[in-house]
Amino acid sequence: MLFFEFSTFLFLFAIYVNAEWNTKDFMKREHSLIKPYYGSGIEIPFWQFMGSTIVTPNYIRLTPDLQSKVGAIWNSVPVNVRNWELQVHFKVHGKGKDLFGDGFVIWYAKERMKDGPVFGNNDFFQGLAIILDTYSNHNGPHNHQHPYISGMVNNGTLHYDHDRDGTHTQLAGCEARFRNLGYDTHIAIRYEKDVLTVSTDIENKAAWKDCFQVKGVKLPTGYYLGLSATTGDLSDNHDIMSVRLFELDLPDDPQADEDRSNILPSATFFEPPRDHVEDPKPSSLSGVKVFLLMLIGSIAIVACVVLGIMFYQKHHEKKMKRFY
Ligand SMILES: *[C@@H]1O[C@H](CO)[C@@H](O)[C@H](O)[C@H]1NC(C)=O
Ligand SMILES: [Ca+2]
Repeated sequence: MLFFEFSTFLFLFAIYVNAEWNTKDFMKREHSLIKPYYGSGIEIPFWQFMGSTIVTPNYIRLTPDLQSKVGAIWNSVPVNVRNWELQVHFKVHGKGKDLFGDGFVIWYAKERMKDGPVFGNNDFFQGLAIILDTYSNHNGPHNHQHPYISGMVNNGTLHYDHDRDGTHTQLAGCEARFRNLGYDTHIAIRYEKDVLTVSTDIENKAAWKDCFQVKGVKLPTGYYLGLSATTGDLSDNHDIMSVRLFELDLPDDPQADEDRSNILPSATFFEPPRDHVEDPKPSSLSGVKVFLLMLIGSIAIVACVVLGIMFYQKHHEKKMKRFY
């Protein structure tokens, strides 16, 4: 207990000394999910859940550690905050030592409560997805290990390709070993003046560590927060302990009054699709084929020439013999 108090103190102290932390930022209760989860009845105020999701006094379990589960929880109030930071306290754990999956996603999306193939939400979604992917679907060599955290911005035209773990559509990402840890794990998504910063606190250091930062991300206001998770052949418990949305106090933001309610989500920077490069190149295979064909061809030509010379010499001999 004393240790817990001390670590809480350290955590608060770490927040206090972090210069980025503005004491004027305040938590929006209607977009947050903190203990105790239940209001007066059995309803969670401002949140709706679906699929395999269960609510316990200490956590919200999106999926249990069982095969083929889909669970989600969605905020019912659209977010009209322009600059924000979302902090999620989560726990992904299960019996699998080497085989586990599939992961969970933190959404800021136009539509809510949609069941679908992208970790329990619809494909061709509109909005932002922060994907905490624990299972590598890609059979070939990967540039990165799993678990992997990546960001995707979609205007409704992009398909999330599970077979490539979404690497073709991701903005950026980082490896993050957040699974089966004996201490608290957190992720922060900060959206400030069109800069998206994702950081993690998964090393029991009570400090945020940068995962990635992308500039030029335009998100509309009025979208919904959600969290969804799936299991397939492989499984994990995907637990959410808390969700906190802070409105950032930025008196110097000149664009704060610009109407963002009707824009499409967009990002000016995309990572080049890396997996295309790693695939076996057909040109190198045909190069080998061309070489073999040329080798066989030149052997055949040499054989023809040798046979021709031998035939000519024999024929010539016969001709010469006739004169005798
Ligand atoms: C939607 O996004 C795609 C991919 O980034 C882009 O090519 C397309 O122009 C966008 N569509 C609109 C209407 O902005
Ligand atoms: Ca995956």
